[in-house]
This record gives sequence, C-alpha cells and structure tokens, in this order.
Amino acid sequence: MKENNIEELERQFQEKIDNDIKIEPRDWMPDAYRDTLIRQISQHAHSEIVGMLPEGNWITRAPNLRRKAVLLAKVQDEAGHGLYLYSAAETLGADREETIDDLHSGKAKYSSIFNYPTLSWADMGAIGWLVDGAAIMNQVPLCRCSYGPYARAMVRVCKEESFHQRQGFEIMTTLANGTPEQKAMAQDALNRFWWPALMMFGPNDAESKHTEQSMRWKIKRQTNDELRQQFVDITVPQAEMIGLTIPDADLKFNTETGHYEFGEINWDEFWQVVKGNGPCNKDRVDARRKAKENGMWVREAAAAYAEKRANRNKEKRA
Ligand code: BYC
Repeated sequence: MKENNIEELERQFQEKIDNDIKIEPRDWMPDAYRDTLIRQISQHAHSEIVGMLPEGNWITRAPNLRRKAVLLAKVQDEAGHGLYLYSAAETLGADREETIDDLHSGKAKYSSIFNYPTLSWADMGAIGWLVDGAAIMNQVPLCRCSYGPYARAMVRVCKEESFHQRQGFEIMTTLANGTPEQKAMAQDALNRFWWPALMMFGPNDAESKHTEQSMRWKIKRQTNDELRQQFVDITVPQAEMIGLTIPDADLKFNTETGHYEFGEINWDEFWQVVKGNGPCNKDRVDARRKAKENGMWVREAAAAYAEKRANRNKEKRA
C-alpha cells in the first residue's frame, strides 16, 4: 500500500480512538497497535492461569466447607478469565498454542505477584484483598479500553474480581478479629504481600516503556503510578479499619494533596522477579508445562474423535 494511504488510515484510526469509537477485530489497525494488544492480553491471560496456582495450593487445606467452596469458585473464575482473554487475543490473529508456548519458554511474561509463595491460610485473605484489589484497580479502566473484545471481557472479569476482593477482605477481617495467633498470621501475610502488590502496577511511569503510546491509543486509560496511588489511598484505611499495620515506615497521609505518600519500592527485586528469578518462577512455569504435557492425551483423543466424526459425516454425505 502507498505510504500516503497508510498515513490516511492511521489518521482515521487515531480519529476513531480520539472520539471513543471502539476498534473491532475486522477494522484496520496499525501493526504496532495489534502487537501491543496481543502482548498485553496474552500476558494478562497467562497471569490469570498462573494465578490459579498459589491459591489452588490451599483448596485442600481450607479451614471449613464454606471457605473451601468459595476458594474453589474463585480459582475456577480465574480459569474463566484466562479463557476469555486467550479468546480476545485470538480475535487479533494470535495463535493460542503459540502464546502458551511463549509462556513455557519464558519469552512471555505474567504478573510478578504470582511468583511469591503462599505460606499460610491468611495468604488466601491477603491475595483476595490486595492482589484482586490491585487487579480491579488496574482492570476497571480497561473496561474502557479502545479495543472492543478486550473491553467487553473486562466488564465481566471486574464483576468477578470484586467478589474475590470481598472474600479476601472477609478472611482478613475474621483473622484480624480472632485469636492473637490468627491476627499475627494476618499481619504476616500483609507484610509479605504488601510490596509485591504495589509492584503489580508495573514500573514507575518514567521507566514504563509502553505507557505513553498505550495511553495515546487508549489501551491504557491511566498510568501505572496513577493506579498504584489510587490503590494505596483506598487500601490503607481498610487495613486501619481491621487493625493491621501497613509495613511501610514512610507511609503518611498528606493533608494538602489528599493522598498517602509511601516508601520506595524495591525495583531491583521487581526486575529480578520479572526476569524469572523470583522465589517461585521455576515452580510456576514447570507446573504449567506439566499440565500441558499431562493433558496432551485428552486433547489428542478429542482431536482424533473429531476427525473420525468428520470423516463419518463426509462418507454419509457421499
Ligand atoms: N509483572 O511499559 P510497562 C489478576 C512488564 S492477574 C510482570 O509499564 P505495560 C489475577 C511489562 O509487561 C493481573 N511484568 O508495560 C489473577 C513490560 O514488559 P514487555 C494481571 C510486568 O504493558 C488471579 C515491562 O515490564 N493483570 O488480575 O504498559 C488471581 C515494562 O512495563 C509487570 C494484567 O495483566 C508485572 N507486575 O504495563 C488474582 C492487566 N509490570 O511486555 C488476580 C493488563 C510490568 O514489554 N496489563 N511488566 O516484555 C496491564 O495493565 C499492563 O500490561 C501492566 C504493565 C500495567 C501490567
């Protein structure tokens, strides 16, 4: 295509975005917009699926039947989110198997938060409250993302995340009001998950290589730092309400700005985890790889059966 034609298509594309008209799968879009979405959506899908592992670890050890049923439902929801998201990536021409292979080879990322271990039952509370809380903060703006299928998937995902956040906060509230040992367990979980939850929003804006362009394309509607600040502002009073202490000596409320100021995130730790050197990276990827290998015979049997049926139907029609 001639260069001026491309320029005109790009101009029309940006005009649609500026007027908040959704981009749909068959619409023309710049290659870089498609690639950015495939990267973000497939990594988001991987995060949902890998995110099942730390909580799945506690299903058999939930303290009672109600807790077990709720946790099971939550973990199943995460599988559903992963499936919507892989489908959304497919509408852009991504091959699901290839994106999953990229996860297994370490080429594709997934959220840093899932590379931390879940050591006690209180971690189920901390994950629901903080991790799903951070996920909602990040995903509500994605419901207004310029790409239609992603935005629509996020509407349903956010409704479910909000139930997840509440179940986590309920676990934390119960533990914080329980015996001294239970309260200590809740505090320990908060201590371990607070900083990794802040890291979920990604690098500071000045270090974020994709934010500026993604904001122009309205894939991202708020920056990493804006969302992180909103999360801190909402979550600190919740911790106070249940009598737990945020593990940050520098945390203080600024009455002039109306925001909490917080300490420096350990970015070295963040990048180590993102690069694959976190406490559980190897276990997480190994578990996903094993799941694929162990399920291979089921997929092969289903494919063979589908082929057999198709051949039988062809013979009948002949
Ligand atoms: N962990 O330029 P930046 C969930 C990477 S799951 C790992 O700011 P961007 C849930 C980033 O990918 C939560 N990597 O990037 C499930 C980029 O590397 P690449 C997942 C991170 O894309 C189960 C590089 O750093 N949510 O909700 O503009 C149970 C530079 O970053 C992280 C989503 O995926 C990180 N934390 O912004 C409970 C939401 N942060 O790709 C809960 C959708 C950054 O160039 N995604 N990186 O190799 C997003 O909103 C954006 O992709 C991010 C990063 C805000 C995460």
